[in-house]
Amino acid sequence: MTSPTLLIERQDHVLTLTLNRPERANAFNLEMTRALQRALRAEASDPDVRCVVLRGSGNYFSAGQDLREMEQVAGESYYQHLRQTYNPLIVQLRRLEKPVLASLRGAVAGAALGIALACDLRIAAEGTRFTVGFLGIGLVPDSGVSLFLPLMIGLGRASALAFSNVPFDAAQALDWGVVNRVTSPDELDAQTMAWAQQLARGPVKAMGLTKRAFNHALLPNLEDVLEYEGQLQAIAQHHSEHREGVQAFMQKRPPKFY
Ligand code: T3D
Repeated sequence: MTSPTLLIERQDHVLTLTLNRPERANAFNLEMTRALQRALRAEASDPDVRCVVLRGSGNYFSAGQDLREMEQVAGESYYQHLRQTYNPLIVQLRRLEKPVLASLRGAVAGAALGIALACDLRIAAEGTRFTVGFLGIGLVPDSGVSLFLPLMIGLGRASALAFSNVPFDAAQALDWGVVNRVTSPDELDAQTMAWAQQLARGPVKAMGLTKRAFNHALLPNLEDVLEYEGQLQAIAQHHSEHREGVQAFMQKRPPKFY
C-alpha cells in the first residue's frame, strides 16, 4: 500500500524515501510514520537495495511530530503513541544492515532530529538548522535524541541545546561531527545520489556487520532508552508547560512557561 506522504524511488540499487508533506514542513503524522515503517520493512530489506536515502520534499527535511495533529495524539497517551511510531522506526533504522544516508535541508527538528541521527551518515545543505525542539513545547527529547545527541556532541552541548531550544547550523553540525558533509543547497540532491551510489557499490554486507558492531558497542541500551523516553513523555504530556508550548506554536508567539 503506497501513501502520498512518502515517495519511494529506486535507482542503481539506491532506495530513496522522500517525506512528502511539504505544506507542513514534512512534519510526521501517523500516515507518514506508518508509510516509512512499511517502506523500511518491505522495500529497504529487498536484497537488490544496497543503500537507502532518507530526504524531505521541498525546503525542509522535517519539523518532527505534526503539532497540528497533536490534539488527536493527545487523546491517547504519548507513551503509547511513541511505542507505535518513532520507537520502532528508530530501531528499524539501526537494525537495517545496509547504509542509510540522511539528506538534510531547511530544518531538522524534534523527532526528525532523532530519525536523522539514527541514520548512519548525514549530508546537509548549507543553512540547514538543527533544533532539538521538544522543550520548546514542554516535552522531553524522544526518538532516541536523549541518547544520540549527547553521544555525538557531548552532554554539556546537548544540555545547552535542549534547554535553550536554540538551533545550530550545518557548519556547526559539521564541526561537531553531527553531519559528515555539507554542500550548497543546489548541489544537495546530486551530491547525495553520488554518495549513495558509491556506498551501494561498496561491501554492503561488511557495512551491515559493522553497523551491528557499532550498535553493540555504543547503543546496546537503545530500546531501553526509547522506552524510558516514552515514560518521561507521558509525564511531560500532562504538564501545563506542554499545553502552553503547543498553544504558543499555534498562535505563532513565544511560549510563556511561568
Ligand atoms: O507522542 C508523541 O509523538 C510526542 C512526540 C513528539 C515528537 C516531536 O517531534 S516534538 C517536536 C515537534 N516539532 C517542533 O516543535 C518544531 C516546531 N517547528 C519549528 O520549530 C519551526 O517551524 C521550524 C524550525 C521547523 C521551521 O521554522 P521556519 O521559520 O523555517 O518555518 P515556519 O514558518 O515555522 O514553518 C513553516 C510551516 O510549517 C508553517 O505553516 P504555515 O503557518 O505556513 O501554514 C508551520 O506552522 C508548519 N510547521 C512547522 N513545524 C510544524 C508545522 N506544522 C505542524 N507541525 C510542526 N511540527
